[in-house]
Amino acid sequence: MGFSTDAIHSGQIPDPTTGAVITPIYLTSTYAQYELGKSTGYEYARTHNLTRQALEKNIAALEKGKYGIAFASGLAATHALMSLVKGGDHIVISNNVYGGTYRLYELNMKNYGLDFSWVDSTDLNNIENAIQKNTKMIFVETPTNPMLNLTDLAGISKIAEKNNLISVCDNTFMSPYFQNPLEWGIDIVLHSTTKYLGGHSDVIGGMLVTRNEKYHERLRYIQNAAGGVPSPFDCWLVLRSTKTLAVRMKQHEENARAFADFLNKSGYAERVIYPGLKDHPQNKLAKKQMRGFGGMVSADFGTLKKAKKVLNNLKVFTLAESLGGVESLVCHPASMTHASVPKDERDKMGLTESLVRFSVGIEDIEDLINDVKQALK
Ligand code: P1T
Repeated sequence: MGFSTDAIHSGQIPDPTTGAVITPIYLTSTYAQYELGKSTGYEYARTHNLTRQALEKNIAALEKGKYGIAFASGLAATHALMSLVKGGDHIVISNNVYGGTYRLYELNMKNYGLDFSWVDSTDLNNIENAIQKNTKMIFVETPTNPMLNLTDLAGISKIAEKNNLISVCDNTFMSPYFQNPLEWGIDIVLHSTTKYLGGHSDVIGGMLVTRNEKYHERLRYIQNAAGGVPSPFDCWLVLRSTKTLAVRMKQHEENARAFADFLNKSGYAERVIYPGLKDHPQNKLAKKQMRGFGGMVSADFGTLKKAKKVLNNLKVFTLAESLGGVESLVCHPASMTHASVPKDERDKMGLTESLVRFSVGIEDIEDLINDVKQALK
């Protein structure tokens, strides 16, 4: 089936009791058992919930995977990944990831004996060179938040296979509409469903998708054992949103292309970063492994003063953390999403104080462009 057909139908069967076309929100914490030792197969809602199962199947289908494992947030999913490794193990990871991922792993999981090498994964040699005897996982985010750096996914899966490592890709920025890491041989895909999958800035959620039985079994176990599950209502909101993912992503991209083009030609910014721009250093790789360039644009305005002028005077764009909703958002990564990353690390990757990140929404593009023009007047 095509993407939109899967998005609208996968995992969603009419309710067996009433025939309700839309998957109900199963608000129950527990299930009646027929007799001692004999249940319907549903016993307790941390373990089983039909609304959650529908969402897991739906996103697994969109990611061309076999299993979806839902979590209460993207970071809960990121945390659950660490159940695949143990103290003494080493993980090679993109140096530019969401700031919260850095905070969780480098500032917290290190206390449990895990070791992380943060490398520029745009160059596969850096990944290979960082592999040690105790390396167990390669974790990449592509394109990265907020620098929009790309990592060659086919190259990563080859290295992982050769060295017997688990490969993980955070696919939040592209959504399954524009990129399917499993198709490039990656073992596990991570999503913050808070973003494009949720799409309306009204829910927090996370998802892991895999085809691998062993990883699925372990992650399913930890989903129940640690209990970081999303509520049935939150699952229902995301399930409702994936139905329109394709139409939203097309519009996000159309607007982002026009927005990046405008910014680039306007001369307002010193550097405009968008994988769809010909001068993006990895434009060729973007065309190879993605089916589009997404809705995120970053721009360096040269000075904090000018960046502030943009951030404080936009009227259609809202100054806020997060991304991927229908409404346009703008943020200052250095002091907001990536404040946990030390300044020298930020500087190394070009995440300067004058960098502004735009999550281009699906409003009328003229209004978004005019918004920047009036902000800088
Ligand atoms: O916020 P949460 O649902 O826990 O997801 C964490 C996360 C994981 N991966 C990526 C690539 C992300 O961008 C995020 C969350 N990011 C933001 C809140 C942000 O404004 O960038």
